[in-house]
Amino acid sequence: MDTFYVTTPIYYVNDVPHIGHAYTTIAADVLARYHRQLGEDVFFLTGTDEHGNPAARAAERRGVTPQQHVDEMVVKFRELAQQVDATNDFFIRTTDKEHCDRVQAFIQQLYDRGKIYKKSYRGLYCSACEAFYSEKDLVDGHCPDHDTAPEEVEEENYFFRLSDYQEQLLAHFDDHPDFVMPRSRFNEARSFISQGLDDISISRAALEWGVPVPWDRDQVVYVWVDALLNYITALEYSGGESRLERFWPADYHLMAKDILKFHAVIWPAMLMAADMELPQHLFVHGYLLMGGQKMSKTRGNVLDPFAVMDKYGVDAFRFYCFREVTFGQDGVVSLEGFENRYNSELANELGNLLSRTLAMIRKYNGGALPPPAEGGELALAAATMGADVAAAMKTVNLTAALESIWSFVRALNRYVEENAPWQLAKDEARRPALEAVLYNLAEGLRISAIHLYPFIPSTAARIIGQLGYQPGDAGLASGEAAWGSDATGQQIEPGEPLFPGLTETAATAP
Ligand code: ME8
Repeated sequence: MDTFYVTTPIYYVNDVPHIGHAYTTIAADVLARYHRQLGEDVFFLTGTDEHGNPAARAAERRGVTPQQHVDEMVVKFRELAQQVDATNDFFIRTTDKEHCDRVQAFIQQLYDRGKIYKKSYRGLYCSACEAFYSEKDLVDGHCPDHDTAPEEVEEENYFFRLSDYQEQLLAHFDDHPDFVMPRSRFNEARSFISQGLDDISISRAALEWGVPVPWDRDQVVYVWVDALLNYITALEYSGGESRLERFWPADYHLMAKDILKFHAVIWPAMLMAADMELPQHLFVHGYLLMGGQKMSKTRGNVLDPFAVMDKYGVDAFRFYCFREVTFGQDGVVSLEGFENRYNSELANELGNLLSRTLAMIRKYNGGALPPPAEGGELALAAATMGADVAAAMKTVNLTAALESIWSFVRALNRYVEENAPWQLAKDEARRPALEAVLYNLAEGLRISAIHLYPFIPSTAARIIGQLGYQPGDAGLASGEAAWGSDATGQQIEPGEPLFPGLTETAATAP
């Protein structure tokens, strides 16, 4: 059986989750659900990055211990995963003892192999990024991401021989042109490597909140080394037996560009140093912007995803994320844009289409699904959609996949108007044509729902259920999405409108 392993970044717990965290988690969930539909053996990992300066400082500000702070904050991140309907198979915390033990074993192994050495170091450190900067990277003396002045730090640290891996990394990039996607991010990472790599400090002396360096307890492991290792430690301890062999290398690490360098340079070099395989792809999506500014915890202009989902439902939010902003690019999100799409697309083009179809089946066919019909152009369009969705999902083009599905939903809306079942119903001689149109609409909706399932899972299940099918009929592996389900005579089960409240009309026949 094919396996599929997808990860999100593990999120910092210095503040509450925001829409950017929800976005990456939903994207990973869309992929996980899609690959399960294909019948693959899927592992979907998310979690929290709990060590390091920002968490320790946040705890200090609140007057609690770091452990108390992270224990409280992690609740919100677990809730976020649940509320966006994420089907993650495990939630890793870097404070898990099992993780910490494995981080120590990993770096001990690199130390024993001579990949780590001690030296005294002086540099400019941005504690919000947890990264050192050289003068040339700063903008007016400030961190380019946080706009704060870095501190000058001088300590004896352990260094990882990153510079040894420059050639090997470049070769890997050249041999794997889709190692980093999209292409612009690949070029960015490759060019960074080709400019030359310095060894990096992988421990901190002044910090207590972290994993102790096993051979020198006065130091803790650099938080990024600790964090990146989550992608393999989780596989080792999340189940009864290690899943490392089954799922490593990961298929996709998802992230935004803020953490590309760590994933495209340091992480692969660490794996090379340990003689491990590299992840197959890093997919770098864009930033969700509000009012043209990147949202981040440190800037304070966050949109609360919990409030949006409470009001409009989680599926509407999931849909909006990938419909509004091309996955892989930056894009602006707003409440106004959200409401527009909710009204015009979800409530009207999808919700209304279902309620009209069901109302007509009830009115003209006693609530029973008519016998299978040929489908004609509609069936062809459904097959094209299926092929387009598969091609788009292969390259993680979630927006293109959704667009193909939506073109088909629009074709169904046109089909109702062009075939006007209410006219056909006036003439008993045209009864076969009426039944074919009703079947085709129901079948088109069923197939749309199967393809929509990864994006809006509960809505898709409701569509399938209201059409009278068993919930769970949403696979792709055994031809469920092919035209012509043989469900003759089953009773439809109309329910509540899919997306109520704004403009969806009552479920009555036109
Ligand atoms: O960087 N738009 O954690 P973090 C889209 N702990 N996505 C966004 C976003 C936005 N405006 N803001 C954040 C860390 N994200 C480290 C990761 S991994 C081994 C360690 C998402 O809490 C996006 O995925 O700052 C980004 O890469 C991530 O949150 C950063 O989360």
